[in-house]
Amino acid sequence: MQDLQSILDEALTSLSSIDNAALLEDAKARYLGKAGLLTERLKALGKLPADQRPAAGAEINRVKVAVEAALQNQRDALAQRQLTQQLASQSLDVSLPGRGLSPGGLHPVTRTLERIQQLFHSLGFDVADGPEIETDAYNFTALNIPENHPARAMHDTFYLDPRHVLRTHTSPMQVRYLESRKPPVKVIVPGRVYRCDSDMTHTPMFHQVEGLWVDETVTFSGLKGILTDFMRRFFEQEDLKARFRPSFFPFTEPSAEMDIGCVICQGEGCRVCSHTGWLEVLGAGMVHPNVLNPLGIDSERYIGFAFGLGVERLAMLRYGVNDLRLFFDNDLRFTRQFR
Ligand code: 2U9
Repeated sequence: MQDLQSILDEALTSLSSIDNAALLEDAKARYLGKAGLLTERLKALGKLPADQRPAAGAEINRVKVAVEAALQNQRDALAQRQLTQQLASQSLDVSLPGRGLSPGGLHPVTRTLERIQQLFHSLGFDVADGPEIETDAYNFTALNIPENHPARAMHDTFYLDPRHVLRTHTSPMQVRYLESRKPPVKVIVPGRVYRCDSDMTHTPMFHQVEGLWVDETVTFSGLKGILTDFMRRFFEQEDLKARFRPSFFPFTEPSAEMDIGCVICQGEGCRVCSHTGWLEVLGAGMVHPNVLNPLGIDSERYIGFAFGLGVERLAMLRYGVNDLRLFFDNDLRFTRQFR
């Protein structure tokens, strides 16, 4: 036990010169580890005569406590030095201006949707909503598209299971709307629709707005008037030309497609209108009795007109966007132009 003081002296000298954490832990092992110098002394206590043990034990403990204190001191000093170095190398200029918050903007499709809704709202149309996952009953059967009808295949439907689909058009919302109230109804239904189709001019998800007016005195010429008025206001062109061509949809009879004078070339002929001077902008028609009667609406008394339009198409025409896919890339260089 005589060499305890020299162990302590040696420990204090060597610890004070250590300047790295790993070496510090090595030194700890040398004195306090399993086979450390002080641990050995403690183990040897049992071999001493009983009357010397208490004093020797106390002395070993004194040295141990002193070594532990020196270790902790050195650890603290190391940490302090590290922090000082870090602070010196990473200076922070708190007087620099912040990054700033640049205002965001609405997506051009959202802006177009809101514009369409606002215009129809001002023409007295209510705005309704509904689920994007539909049953085939609401998406097809209620719209006079029975099972095995070729129109089901034409819709490029995403099936979730044999009875559930991602809605292929916004029409099922109008079916639900008609179910929940009595005519007269005057409503538009904006929303996302899904079709398993993807190329230059089709995306698997796009937006539609459909409209429906059911009352006793609704007429086809009224439909033409409302749709022409809407397009003139949408494109801010009072003298915009419009024409209606016969068409076919299972849910309307008669059906029509509406063209407007090309808003890009003013009818001169350009690539967008395929040099015809006309742009197809929507489909419309008088609601088929096979749609009204199953909903408890007497088609002898009530007449409905309906229309449907693609929102991306109107957005492309209004903003002069020539590639549909730009709407879905979310490239800020594109979307920033609509702030
Ligand atoms: C009910 C009754 C009738 C909705 C209609 C169209 C004509 C139409 C397409 C235009 C381009 C969709 O965006 S598009 O692909 N739509 O042409 N949609 S009539 O008729 C209805 C809807 C619901 C109860």
